[in-house]
Amino acid sequence: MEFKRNGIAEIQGILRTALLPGKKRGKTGKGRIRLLCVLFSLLCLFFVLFLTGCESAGKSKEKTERNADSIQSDSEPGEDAGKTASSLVIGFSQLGSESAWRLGNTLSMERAAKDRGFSLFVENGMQKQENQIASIRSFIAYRVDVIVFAPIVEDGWSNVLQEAKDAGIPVIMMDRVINVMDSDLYTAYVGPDHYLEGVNAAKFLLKKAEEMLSEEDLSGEHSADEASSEALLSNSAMTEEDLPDRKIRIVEMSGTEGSSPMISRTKGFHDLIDRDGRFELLETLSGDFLRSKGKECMETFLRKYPDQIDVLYSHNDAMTLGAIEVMEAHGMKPGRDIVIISVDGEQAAVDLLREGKINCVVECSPMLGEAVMDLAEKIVTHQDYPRITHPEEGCFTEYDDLSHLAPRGY
Ligand code: GYE
Repeated sequence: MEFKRNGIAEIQGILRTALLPGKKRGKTGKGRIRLLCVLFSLLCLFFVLFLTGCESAGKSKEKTERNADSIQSDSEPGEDAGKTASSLVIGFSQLGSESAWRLGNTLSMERAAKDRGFSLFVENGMQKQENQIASIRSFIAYRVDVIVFAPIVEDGWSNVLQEAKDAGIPVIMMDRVINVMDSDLYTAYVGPDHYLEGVNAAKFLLKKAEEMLSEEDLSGEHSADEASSEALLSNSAMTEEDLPDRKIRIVEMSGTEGSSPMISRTKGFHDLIDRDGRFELLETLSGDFLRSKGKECMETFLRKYPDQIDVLYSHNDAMTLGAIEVMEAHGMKPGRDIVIISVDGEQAAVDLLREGKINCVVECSPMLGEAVMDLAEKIVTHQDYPRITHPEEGCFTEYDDLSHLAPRGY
């Protein structure tokens, strides 16, 4: 740093001398010799600066490659003393601003960076993978210390991540994953376990199903059935497969096609529900994690399956809020006429859970900033770091006492 500052001052001095107006400089032979000397010094200085630059770029590339291969740091912590808190430069490619979750996530990143004095460059991909790829390329060109990105979909990242790797820049994947979890194209992952979220949603439904089947108010045509399902199930001549009319009918609103939360929340849920003969999936429609599309999906469901839907499984709160709006416009009682299971845990959804309009909210925390900044610092200063970090997450249901639940912050 000191060298650079002196170097710049020296160049300025030389330039001032060389570019002085002819009158002041003088036009004598002595003056011309002096000018030649000045130009020669300039050349030498540029040469020295160029060599220094090449050497430090080479060093950082080598260090990052070591990190990508192994999470066991083989150098002393703090060895890279110049690269601690105050000087870290992070490029963050956020995928968009489709939900309260996403806005909370961006805020969490900004706050955590600010608290530590890191410089954070945030680029909003506006829901387009090509925008995210362009942002990552600009971070590479800018030679940031660390790149963080929330991949909108699982596929299509290999080229740009290879470019980051070649440039020696570590990449932290945040919130969502790409399809090859053991790839060395990224350095580490911080984010929720979306498969577990699907499982949590299914576990609630398995519990709720007991209650639903023991009541006679399964929606629409089911209500006309006089016999309780318990009685039917206790009839030894009947198997679950013989009870089509008593099946619990589910509609599913999924997130962005090809995104890891959409894929894993689907899988986690269906791994448990599909093998249980008491359930029937009527249809899955993608609502792209958007409230507006959640409304459209719910309109379609109600039109196609009037009085037949028992359960709505929605991959995020934003779509759920849209669906509830539609149900109420149709004179229905969300949470009672249709059991609603949602994912995220934003404040608006938790409030509706308290009001009885949602039955279960699976938690998915966007507050990942602290963990990401911790990781970035560890990677750059060659400390050991975890390759995968999942925040602890729970599940809020109508069976829980929510009176002490802290404000969600998103
Ligand atoms: O559930 C949704 C958001 O990737 C986990 O994206 C995130 C999801 C979250 O828009 O609300």
